[in-house]
Order: sequence, then C-alpha cells, then structure tokens
Amino acid sequence: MLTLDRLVLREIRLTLREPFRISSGEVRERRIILCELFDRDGAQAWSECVVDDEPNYSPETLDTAWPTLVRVLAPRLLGRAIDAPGDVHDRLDRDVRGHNMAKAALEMGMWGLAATKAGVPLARLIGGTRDRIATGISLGIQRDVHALIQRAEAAIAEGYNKVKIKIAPGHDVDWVRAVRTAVGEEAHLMADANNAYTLADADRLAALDDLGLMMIEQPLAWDDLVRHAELQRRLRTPLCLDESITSLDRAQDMVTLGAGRIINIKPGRVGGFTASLAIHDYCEQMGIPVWCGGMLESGIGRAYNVALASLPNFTLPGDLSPSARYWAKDVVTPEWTMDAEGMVRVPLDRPGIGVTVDTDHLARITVRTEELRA
Ligand code: OSB
Ligand code: MG
Repeated sequence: MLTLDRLVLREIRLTLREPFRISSGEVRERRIILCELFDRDGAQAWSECVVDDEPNYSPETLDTAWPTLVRVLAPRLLGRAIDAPGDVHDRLDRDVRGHNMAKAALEMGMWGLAATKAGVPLARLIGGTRDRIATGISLGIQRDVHALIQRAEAAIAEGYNKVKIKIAPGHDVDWVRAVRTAVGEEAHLMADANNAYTLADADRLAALDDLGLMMIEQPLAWDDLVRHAELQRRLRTPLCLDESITSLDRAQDMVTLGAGRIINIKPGRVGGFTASLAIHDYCEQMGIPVWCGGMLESGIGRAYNVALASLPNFTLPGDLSPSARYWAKDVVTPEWTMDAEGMVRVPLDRPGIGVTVDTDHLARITVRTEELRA
C-alpha cells in the first residue's frame, strides 16, 4: 500500500559541459523538474520530469508540466491509498490527454517510492534481469565533419558500444560515411534525424543503406506512422521510432503498419514505467528489440532509465552515458560511471533508485520549489 502524503517540486538548472544540438534545436543548459515524494509512512523518493524548455521534441515543456503536475496530476494521488505502483498510470491517465512526461515523473516516483518502501532495488521490483547495461553515446550535430569523426573515434576508444550520430539535411550521408570510413566496419553506428526529413527525401535516406547502420531513428514527423511505413518499405536499414511511440497502442500500430523494426523506449515519453513495461513485453512477444533512450537526464532520471534497461528485451545499447559526459557535477552520489567495456552497472546492492541525492548541491542550483500536501 502506498499513499502519497507530500510532494515537493523543484526546478533546477544544470549546465551541459557542451551544447547538445539536434536537428530540431540546441540545448546548453537544462531546466529540470525534480519531484520529491513522501509516503504517509515516511518513506521518500526522488524522480525527474524529462521535459525541456522548448517544445521541439514533444509538445510538452517545463512550463506546461509544472502547472499540470500541481493542478491536475498531484491531486489525483495526494492522500489517496493505492495498492501498487502499477495502478498509478490509469489514475493519472483517465480523462487527461497527453502530458506524458508530467505523468511519468509522478508515476515513476511512485515506483521509486514502492522500491524504497519494500527495501528492494528498483530494477528488481520491475523484473530486471541484467546487472550491467551496454551503453551507447548520442553525439549532437557537430561544427564540421572533422569534429564528428574525432568525437566518434574518442567514444569508441572510451568503450562505448554504440555511436548514435545526429543527422539533418546537409549533415547526413557524407558525414556518416566519413565516420564509417574512420572507425571501420565493425563499429556499431546509427543515425537519429529527430524528424528532419520527409518522404521526398527517401532516396537520400536510402543512400545510408550502404553504410551498415544498426538503425535510422525517427527520420520523419514526430506523430507520423503511415509515412514511416512507406519509408521502411524503401529502406533495408531498420527504422527505429522514438518520438512517435507515446503508448502501447502506438507500438502496436508501428508493428501492424510496418512503420519500424526497433523501438527506443523513453519512459518519460510514454507516461512512465507501466507503459514502458507493457511496450517492452509486447515487443518481446513480437520479436522487436528495444533499447533505452535518454533525454539528457540528471543522475536521478538516469537511475530510472538504468533500472528499466535491465529488463530482458532491452537487447541493444542504451543512450545511458555516464554523468561526466553531461555535467561538471551531477546531483547524485555516486555519479553514474561506465567501465572500459562500455557497461553501466545496475545498483543491485542498494534499495530504491540506487543513488543518493546531494542536497547541498541541489540547494545551490534550485531556482524555485513548491510543496503540495494531502
Ligand atoms: O532524440 O534521442 C533523442 C536528447 C534530447 C532529446 C531527444 C534525444 C536526445 C538524445 C540524447 O539523443 C540521449 C542522451 O540522453 O544521451
Ligand atoms: Mg531520438
């Protein structure tokens, strides 16, 4: 039994060590919402809302999520007993359209709280089976092709098991080919377009077929499955959908339409762990591999991603870079690290989310807080 008694929302600012540029925008400083959840019994857990400042990845932003959490979502949980965290999704979802990232922040926090209360690692609570997760890096669009080659070579030397190259018209086939030539045939490479293309670019995208990519992520519009299906028919390289998969239904639609062959699961995008687990299980049945994407999370959001990626059908390396790739100083102790084989360890020796939050550091980077009570 869980009863959310108190919720503290906090906006923090974390400056990236270097700007991260994708086809639809650039981010230098992350504005992050952290949630601190308290159970009636006194147990406590942290969670993170993965919205960004600008609506260039999804329609949500920090400034839509905050009031939605306060006015719409939190009142559905505060002071109301629930049997299990698996019940939270439906309670938040009923008659509330969209706002998946806001829902996910609370929903995942309730999973974190349940794990803490039960004294078990979050990964175990959800049925995770791995103790190490293969990690990939997502490289933003670079200044020029030389910078990209250098970044890709460095990532492979560091041990990363996959290099994802952000592409956009003007920085695509030639750039990816140059990286392939530099790193050799064996390296696991993929491209992510964040919606930068239309079906009119199908021939251009088909030129990527000769470069041995593991997959091409979300080349077409964020909410379009039908045209992805048409494009997939014209490509040998598997398409992987990110932005388009916002629920189990959309995952089923992808398979029915043949709109992609791989799914990047980001729990924030689908409304939390319950939907992520459902998509994971469905994809496992259908022979669709999944991997865990990232949203430049702090170490708190990363804890949830690592736990999720420990499930058996997360067979491809996730965008789960260590803390130091993003931040001069993360908000958690210990910080997330990666070994020389490019693996991140699942903290199975600790209950809950497996990391401690550095509250002194947090106090210095917090710009507002709001406390809600049952
Ligand atoms: O498309 O996967 C994406 C970051 C922000 C928004 C969208 C995406 C990304 C990434 C970063 O690729 C992955 C990471 O957190 O390292
Ligand atoms: Mg993506």
